Amino acid sequence: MAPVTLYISAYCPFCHQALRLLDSKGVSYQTISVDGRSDVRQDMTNKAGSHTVPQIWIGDTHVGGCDDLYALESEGRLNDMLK
Ligand SMILES: N[C@@H](CCC(=O)N[C@@H](CS)C(=O)NCC(=O)O)C(=O)O
Repeated sequence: MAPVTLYISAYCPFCHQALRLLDSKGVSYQTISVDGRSDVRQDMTNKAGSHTVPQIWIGDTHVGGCDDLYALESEGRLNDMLK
């Protein structure tokens, strides 16, 4: 399975929604918290081009945020990307 990495914040409903979808698929992932860590959020922003959480990578591919993850699922592309 491709490694999945998410930058998240504890009080972010979009983050929990993204994690729920991955959990429903039995996907394991690494989470990086930006809470109280402006340097980590800045690093995420530099890499993602967006300051909102979650920011999600599957392997080397930057998926984007929660909406983007669900869009891939709706398009039937997510499972292939996770392989
Ligand atoms: N459309 C985005 C929405 C993400 C979003 O708005 N996240 C909030 C936290 S739940 C956020 O990062 N807000 C800006 C901020 O905290 O600086 C997605 O689907 O990921």
